[in-house]
Amino acid sequence: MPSAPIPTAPSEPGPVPVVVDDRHHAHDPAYELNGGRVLEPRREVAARATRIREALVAAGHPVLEADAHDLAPIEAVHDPGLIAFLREGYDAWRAAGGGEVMIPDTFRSPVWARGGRASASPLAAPGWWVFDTCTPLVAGSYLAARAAVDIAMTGVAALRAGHDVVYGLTRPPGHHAGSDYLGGFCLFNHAAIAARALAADGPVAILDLDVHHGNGTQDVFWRDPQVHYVSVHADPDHLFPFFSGTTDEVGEGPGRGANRNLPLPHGTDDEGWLAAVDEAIAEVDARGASAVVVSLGFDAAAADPIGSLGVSAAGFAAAGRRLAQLERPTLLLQEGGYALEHIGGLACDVLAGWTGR
Ligand code: Q9C
Ligand code: ZN
Repeated sequence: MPSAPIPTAPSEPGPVPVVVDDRHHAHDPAYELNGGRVLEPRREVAARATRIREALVAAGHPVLEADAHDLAPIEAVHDPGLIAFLREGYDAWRAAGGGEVMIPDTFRSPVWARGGRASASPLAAPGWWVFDTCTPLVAGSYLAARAAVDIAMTGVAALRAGHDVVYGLTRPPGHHAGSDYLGGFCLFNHAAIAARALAADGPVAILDLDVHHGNGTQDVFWRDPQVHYVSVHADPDHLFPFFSGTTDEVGEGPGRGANRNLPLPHGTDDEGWLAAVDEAIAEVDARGASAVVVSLGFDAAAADPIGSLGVSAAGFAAAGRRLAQLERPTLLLQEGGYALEHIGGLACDVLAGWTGR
């Protein structure tokens, strides 16, 4: 038997700071409406962040509490009306007789003349700002949304302070939220907010590995050449968000060519997924980003209850290794991932791949 190869001088890779904020617990709606049914409990639960945090801590990664930030970075991405709706909409809905969980029953629609009128009724507000019935809002949702942005902006500060990689344990997720809408479990789009902040220092790339297309992030930067959006996701012909995520969506005006979608067929496994990740990374490299934000979902995993791809733990470790090879300051931000028994391990696998352990 050949002897095991002698490892080349390992440069003892450092642990990765994990930015956390417990205020995410304030967003915990009892149920959602999904596929015409009441889904209780929801998939997007507080235990997701708990599981990932416990696993990362057990693997030796240090925890960093998020610093409070003001509204400015949020206002740089989101419409003031959306921010006001998240801050005040729930109380107004309740005062007007709305139920304990705020879910729209009447949606604004582009088929109405001029897209429909804005109604003064607080009972209409969620149908104006929210695009699905899977994103219920409760009294604490605004607090949790602010906390997730604080995590992302603390991560931005850590990169500026010289860290090469930071893990922001953001919950709820963000990439389905656009400037003036939210949905898909997402409230504020923290990846977009972090990217816009980092874009003040140079060109930025957002690499979206969540199994769902990040329609919100794509829309935010649709006309923006400074932020390059590249997404690897399941084909929207069989997965949410259904109405975006195809290869012909390339951006418009000055942003034309700075948006790239890599949709994958149902059931794609490690080989096909990693080939797409490699292509995405090569494009990010070629466009010359000075910092990278990764929308890191674990719902491409084979074990995920709502995803449709078949990526393994080894696949996620390989993705971590490839991300490190980009050699750009990198902010990993949590998006989806709903297999509670697996997501902690997958987070560790990505960081193990990155640090070469
Ligand atoms: N019947 C993220 O992973 N529900 N969001 C789809 C289809 C919404 C996923 C319902 C899934 C949102 C961040
Ligand atoms: Zn997802």
